[in-house]
Amino acid sequence: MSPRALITGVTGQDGAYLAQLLLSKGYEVFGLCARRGQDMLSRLRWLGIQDAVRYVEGDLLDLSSLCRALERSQAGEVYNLGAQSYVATSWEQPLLTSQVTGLGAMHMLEAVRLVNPRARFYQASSSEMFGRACQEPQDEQTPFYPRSPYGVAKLFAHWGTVNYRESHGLHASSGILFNHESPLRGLEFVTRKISDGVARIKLGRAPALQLGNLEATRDWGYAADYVEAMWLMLRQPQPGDYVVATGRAASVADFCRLAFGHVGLNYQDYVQVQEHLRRPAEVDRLRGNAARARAVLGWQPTTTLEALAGMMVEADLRRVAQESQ
Ligand code: NDP
Ligand code: GDR
Repeated sequence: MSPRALITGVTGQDGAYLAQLLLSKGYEVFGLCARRGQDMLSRLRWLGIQDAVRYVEGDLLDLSSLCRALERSQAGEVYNLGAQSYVATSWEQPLLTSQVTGLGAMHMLEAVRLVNPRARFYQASSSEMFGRACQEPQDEQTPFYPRSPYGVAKLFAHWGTVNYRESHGLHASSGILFNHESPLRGLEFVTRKISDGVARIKLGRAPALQLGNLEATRDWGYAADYVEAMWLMLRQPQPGDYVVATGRAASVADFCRLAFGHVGLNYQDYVQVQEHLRRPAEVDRLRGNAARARAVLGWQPTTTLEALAGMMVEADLRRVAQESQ
């Protein structure tokens, strides 16, 4: 019988790439999904796998739906990727973010414990938990200091995962992933906002691009590389926590330079800094040390930031060109 996996957040960037990876490995993939409108499945459609995934109705806020999803799918692996994942929105909707991103993970853990405690569990933890980090690069031992309601909610979910592992013996692992991007990244996130903006400016559809803090610095990788690390974590005999990162830091301005440079433009001629796009509390700088993932999982990134920026700009040039004028 083929292995079976249940993915929450299957309609998101990582959910789509993870579904593609698992299908390529012969899994039956079940995706938790609130609705099944055409727009919801756009990323899965982009990868050509929308009909290969089996959809189970449910929501992270509804424990009973999670229990039913586990019963129906008979999944031996559960990847909890569902979240309100946009950091800026977490100040506007702190309670919803706490519920979906924080409590939602506890609901999923509890559902696993009740329905199939032998299932292996992956929690999508985040470098945002490091926030105002006291050391660089950050690894599994670095103390947490979240700076947003999103970071606080992810920390709750992270410790919930550790606690269910330690108190109930679940095979529950937490991947502390640094930012990862792709042509399937949501338009609200800065790299995709930039690649989309570059395409619009290059094709004469927009005069300029408005951004917030250009000095913010992140460790950006490619999403398709990162979902492989999730799968590898659930292959291990023992569950654990792993930082997944490239080890290279670059600022928002650096990413602008690469993306605009890809089409022969100078970002300084087009980027306008808007104060209202700054955050109430910023994470200034993150850079990860994925030595443990490399040593134990045999994982390493394969895509440079230059290649990533180029890939995203090329995809947006095609998308914007296809839009009616
Ligand atoms: P996306 O925002 O692209 O996807 C989030 C997914 O969560 C969507 O499928 C969304 O469904 C789903 N979702 C939202 N609310 C609920 C809910 N109440 N019940 C069930 N599902 C829900 O995120 P990414 O794919 O980028 O990230 C995947 C996970 O990894 C997230 O948990 C994110 O916080 C975390 N993460 C991401 C990183 C990154 O750089 N991408 C880095 C570190 C962690 P819908 O389409 O219906 O809104
Ligand atoms: P982040 O990603 O908050 O790190 O969370 P995002 O791309 O939103 O911001 C990165 C940095 O860029 C600065 N910035 C802007 N950001 C956005 N979105 N829009 C702008 O116009 C803009 N201008 C400057 C931000 O201030 C910030 O410093 C992502 C999400 O995927 C989380 O779910 C995940 O957990 C973390 O990455 C790791």
